[in-house]
Amino acid sequence: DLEKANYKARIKQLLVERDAVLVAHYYTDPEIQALAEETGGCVSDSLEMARFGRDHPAKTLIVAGVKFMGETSKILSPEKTVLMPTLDATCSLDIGCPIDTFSKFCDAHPDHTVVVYANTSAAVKARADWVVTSSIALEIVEHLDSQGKKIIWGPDRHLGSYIAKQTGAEMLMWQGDCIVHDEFKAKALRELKIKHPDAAILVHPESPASVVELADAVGSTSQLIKAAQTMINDTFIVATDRGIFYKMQQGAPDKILIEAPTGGNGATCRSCAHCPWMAMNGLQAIEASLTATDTSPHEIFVDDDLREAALVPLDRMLNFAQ
Ligand code: CIZ
Ligand code: SF4
Repeated sequence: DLEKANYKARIKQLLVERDAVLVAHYYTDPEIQALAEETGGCVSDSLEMARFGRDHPAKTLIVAGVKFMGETSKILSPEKTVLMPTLDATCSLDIGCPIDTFSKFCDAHPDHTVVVYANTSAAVKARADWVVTSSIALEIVEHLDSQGKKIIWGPDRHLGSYIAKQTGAEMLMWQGDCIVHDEFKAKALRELKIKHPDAAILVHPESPASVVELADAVGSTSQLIKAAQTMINDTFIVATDRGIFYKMQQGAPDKILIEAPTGGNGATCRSCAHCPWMAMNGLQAIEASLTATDTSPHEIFVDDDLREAALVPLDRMLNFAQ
């Protein structure tokens, strides 16, 4: 429609004028991901978004995702201006892990190594020994466990339990969850699988253990996209935010992708396979971030002390990943 076409044209022009690049998460709406691709930006997971932003020559990064992603980008690129379509786009894992209580929890177990998921505030990262994303969490915990380390894990309890089960590591768990993944339902998934017996089930480990147990492949967003490309099945039932279908279908154009069930038994869900905060990154909000004279509703700032402290565990992960 014309209004959308106008917004897109205007955003393209503004990106050039402002020496800015659009970086979008896999869970944003398809038109936003397409716009990022068309304009030379990138679509990826939170870690790759921050890496891409750091390595790109543009002066300004427009981060279409949620707040912790803007913060991670700013931590890796302090000299750049980092703008978000809206700073109201947050994450239930970040909200559910406030620095004060998390810090007390860590203080109460000083002999534990603190490992936090990327979906946390800069302050929580600064309190941690390691930051991990779901694509590398298993390897890092395995490494720490092999050194005999006891671990505090935060904030996603499902991802933490999955990792503890896989590695046998001793982990004290913070009780956070993702409102999108926590809603996938095992019973309804089993019923759906009966209707599609040849389908492979792909599950993000932020989902409940009962759903992870039914998976043919468990992994981060990038790993699930790759699984749809490489597994021989022609149908996939996918338990993660439906925003991922854009890139998953691009990588596997002939495959059939089906959303894993969230409700079941007439129950309603909190988010129904699409993150409400990711959905805030619309065309209008992106345009606003590029035109605002007062950038305070958009611009990410991370205090220098906090930034330096958060960079330590982030760099540990980046170096481990190499
Ligand atoms: O669930 C999320 O928000 C994910 C998968 C973030 C990420 O690391 O890309
Ligand atoms: Fe947070 Fe879940 Fe939304 Fe990702 S999908 S940003 S983990 S609430």
